[in-house]
Formats: sequence, structure tokens, C-alpha cells
Amino acid sequence: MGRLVVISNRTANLGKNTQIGGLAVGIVDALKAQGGLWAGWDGSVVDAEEAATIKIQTHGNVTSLTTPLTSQEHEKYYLGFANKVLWPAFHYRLDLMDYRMEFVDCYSATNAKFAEMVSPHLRDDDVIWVHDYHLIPMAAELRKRGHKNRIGFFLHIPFPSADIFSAVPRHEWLRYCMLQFDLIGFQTINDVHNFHRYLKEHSDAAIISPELVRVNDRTIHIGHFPIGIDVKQFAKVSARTDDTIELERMRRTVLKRFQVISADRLDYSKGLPHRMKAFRKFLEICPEYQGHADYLQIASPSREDVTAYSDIKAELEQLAGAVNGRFADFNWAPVQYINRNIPREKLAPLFRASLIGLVTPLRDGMNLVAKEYIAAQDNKDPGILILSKFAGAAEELSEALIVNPYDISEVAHALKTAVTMPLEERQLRHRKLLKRVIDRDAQWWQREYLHALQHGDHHSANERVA
Ligand code: GDG
Repeated sequence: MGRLVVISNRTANLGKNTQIGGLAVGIVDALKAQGGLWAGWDGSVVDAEEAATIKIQTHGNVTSLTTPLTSQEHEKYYLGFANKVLWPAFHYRLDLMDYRMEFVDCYSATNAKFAEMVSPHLRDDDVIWVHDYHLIPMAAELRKRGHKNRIGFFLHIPFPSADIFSAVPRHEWLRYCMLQFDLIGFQTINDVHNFHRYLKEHSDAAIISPELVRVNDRTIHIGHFPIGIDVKQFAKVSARTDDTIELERMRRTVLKRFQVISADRLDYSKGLPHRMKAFRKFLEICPEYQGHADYLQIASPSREDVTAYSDIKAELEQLAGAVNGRFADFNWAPVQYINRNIPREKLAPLFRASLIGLVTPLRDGMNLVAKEYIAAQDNKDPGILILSKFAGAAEELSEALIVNPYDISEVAHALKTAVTMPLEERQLRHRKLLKRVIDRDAQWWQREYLHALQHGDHHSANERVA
């Protein structure tokens, strides 16, 4: 079996295993098992001369290959085409799309730069796994350099409906690039359907079966591989009580209060203002919970150089202030809003200490927070997950309270249902949800994907688990 080569926009620091999250855990495990290479951007932005340097670091049987970006590449490839065109469009926000020709040119050139970095290190029997919307042209770039290896792509974000994708400038080129991969992996069945429908309406690709597409002389496998988390590690951290969190939990018990928690990157796709309004509505329709409901919104800073992100930050701050101004008393403020990154060791016990996990993105590829909230719960007295039907995770986590995040009133009523839900029902739902989260953890995800990539067959994720 050849080595595994992973190419993604960012790479994890292989020397610091403890700091990496669920997604990276799956990838690192696969790399260690097979030996290989992880290539990508090192996270720094430097001048042109320095940006041509490549850093090679070896940890055991895994080598990392990284390069800085120039400020041009950062602005046009990363913030530009990736995050001002593809990210909003794939999350159904064509109104936020800011397309410029120089973005796509730089996106293509930066993919070529990454391919140029990886190419001399490739062996003929390496299996290559490319991640996410930043690197759609990667297979095409590697093929141009003569590499005939099996190359797979995994899209972490949603694949939008055919109408939306066809509104992305240069979608024909993006389609051509996607079809240079041997396996295209999506998060959900819905994404696969969207892709099929787009191909049917906008290309002459032949759809042989739900999992096989033929274009000219190429056969491409398509599948859905719902990403999971490192359940054991997350559950372990969540049970490690921190004094401050424990004290707060006890204080809430004495005062008959409960906590509702949300934790997201501060991103417009996550639906934070809608959610804040739903919490406000809940306090209006259930005045008996005024003085008893604490809403903790952790919103870690993200892509602050993009205007749409500073707009959402201002809107959220204004809303949080308004809800507190209206409902707070001298000894209670309903909303705690934290605009910082919280350490993972704190996040997990906070999930466990919260009666309700409120996860209501307007659109999300999967949403790992939903799975982390489930993994963090105490089996004897578990909390309730309220989950948006537009999160990929909703395809699997049907025992959560599934809501339409745009319907403020529906979300407010779901909060009411959750607060009043009997313990036995909470336990029953949690048991089923936890089983699914355990069955499809991060290791399952990488094994399933790599099996399909290496062997060219893919049983549907549902079939294998059942
Ligand atoms: C993309 C797709 C897909 C959040 N706040 C803090 C913090 N987090 C952690 C969570 C979770 C991760 O960040 C967020 O993962 P999500 O899946 O929820 O969302 P994206 O970042 O948008 O990820 C998404 C994912 O890729 C994987 O394929 O599920 O749909 O958009 O792990 O816990 N972690 C720490 N402090 C925080 O304040 N330490």
C-alpha cells in the first residue's frame, strides 16, 4: 500500500497532538497508520521572496510540507475567491458574493503553487486526499504535472443546489476541475443529490449510478461521508471539571437556573442573530423563565478581514446588548456573549454543564459542535440538542429537536419544549444520538473515505453502519 498524501489549505502542527480538534485527529491517525505527507499553507503572510520558501518537517513516518502566502495570495486566493465567492455561494448567500476576475486568477495560481510544492515529493503509488473548497483545482494541477495517482476530494461545506452553483462565475471550470478527481466526497446525501442534479442540467457527464459518473474516458466515484469527532477524547475532557465551571453549575442549581449554550466561529452562515432573536422570543413567550435562563454564546473570531464578518459581529453585539438591556435584573443577565476563542478543555465541560445545546446554522456542511455537545453529556442527566434542519448533521441526528432556524418562533418553542422535557425522554433521545455519534466518529470517517478512494468502491455510509 502506498503512502497517504493530504493536501489542505491549513495543516495541523504534527508536533502538538494535544491541540488539534476532531477533524485533524482523523487525518493524523490515517497519516500515521499509512505513513505520508501533509501539505498546505503554514498560516503566515510574507513578502514575495520569502513566500517561495518551503518548510519540510518530519515527525516519525509523517512529513509536513508547508509554504507561506504572499499578501496578494492571501487577499485574492484565501480571502478573495475562497472566502468572498465560494464560501458565501456554497452557503446560499449569493447576495454576499464579491466576485472579481483577479480573485479567480490568483486562486488558480495559488493551487498551481501548492501543486508545484507537492509534485517533486510524490511517488507513483501515493494516494492523494485533497480537502475543501480552497483546493478544487488541485487534481487538475497535479494531472498537468503528469501524476496519475488516485486523487480524492472531500468538501467540508455544503454543495449548493444546481441553480446556486450555476450562478458562481466560472462554475464550468470548477466543474471541470472537480471531475479530475477519482473520488468526490460530500458530507450528506443532500449534497450528492445537488451535485447530480447540477451535472444533469449543466454538463454532458453520464450518471451511471448514484455513485458513478462518467465523463469522456474518466470514471468518477461520488459518495457521502459524514464527518465525525473524536468521541472518546471529547467525552473525557468534558468530564474533567474545572472549579469555575463547577461553581457556576452549583450556583445555577441553587438558583433554579439552566444554561443554554452555543459555540461557533463568528460566521454569517451560523445564524447567530436569528438565534439571539429566538432566545429573546423565548423569554417573551415564557416569562416564567425570566431570571432562570442563562444563554451563553461563544463566538470565536473568524476571517475578520472580510466585511461581511465585521457586519455580523456588530449586529450580534447590538442584539446581545438589547436583550440584556430589556430583560436583565440587578442579579441576572440573560445573555453572556464571549467573542474570543475558549480553550477546548473549557468548552467541553461547558457543553456538559448546559441543559440545552442550541445549534442553529442557516447552512452548514456538517457542524461538529452538534456532535461534540452530544458526546459531552452526562448519560444519567443529559441535555437536549436543538439542531437546525440546514446543518448536515441533521441527516444523522434526527432525535435532536430539529428546527427551521429562520422561524424564530419555532426555535423559541423548541427551547420551551427542551426546558420542560422529562428526564426519561432526554435519556432516550441522548442514547440514540450518542450511539450514532460513536458509530460514525472521526476514525470511521477517514477509514470509510480512504477505503473508497483506495478501492474505488463505496457502500453508502448508511449501509455500512447498519
Ligand atoms: C467546517 C464546516 C464542518 C468553536 N468555538 C471554539 C471552538 N470551536 C470548535 C468547535 C468545533 C469547531 O470549532 C467548529 O466546527 P464546525 O463543524 O462546527 O464548523 P466550521 O468551523 O465551520 O467547520 C462544517 C467542518 O468544517 C468539518 O468538516 O462540520 O460544516 O463549515 O470543533 O468545538 N474550539 C475552541 N474554542 C472555541 O471558542 N477550542
